[in-house]
Amino acid sequence: MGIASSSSSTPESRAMALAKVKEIVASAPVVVFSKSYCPFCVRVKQLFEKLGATFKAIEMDVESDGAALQDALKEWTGQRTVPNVFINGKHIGGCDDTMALNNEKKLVPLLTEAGAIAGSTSKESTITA
Ligand SMILES: N[C@@H](CCC(=O)N[C@@H](CS)C(=O)NCC(=O)O)C(=O)O
Repeated sequence: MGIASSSSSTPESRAMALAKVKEIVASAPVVVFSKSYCPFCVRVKQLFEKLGATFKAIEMDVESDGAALQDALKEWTGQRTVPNVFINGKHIGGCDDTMALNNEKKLVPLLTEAGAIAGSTSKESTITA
């Protein structure tokens, strides 16, 4: 006995999940690995919506391989909790990290550089000439 009951992962399946996670991260300027019921995830997604940023959300409680993706994220980033946010392929962290970046006025520049905000500064522009 002694075989873990919660998972039947193999080195191959873990490698596949890690490759999939990296593929997803590379497929969009902003990726939020999320769970649909998670209030921290809702906060992050609402922030991106408020900022007008496009993002891809992967709801890991809905995806059939969500548990494997979460394991792969833990292996890759050291972070097991959701949300797990990436901008331009770079690991940002969770809700607290994303909110902190926003409070430090560093989030919008990152999103703009990533191409996630169309028209970038036009909303706040005061240049008229
Ligand atoms: N301080 C974290 C809180 C995130 C958190 O606690 N998320 C919960 C879900 S609401 C979680 O990931 N729990 C473990 C799990 O769902 O596997 C953040 O800012 O992102």
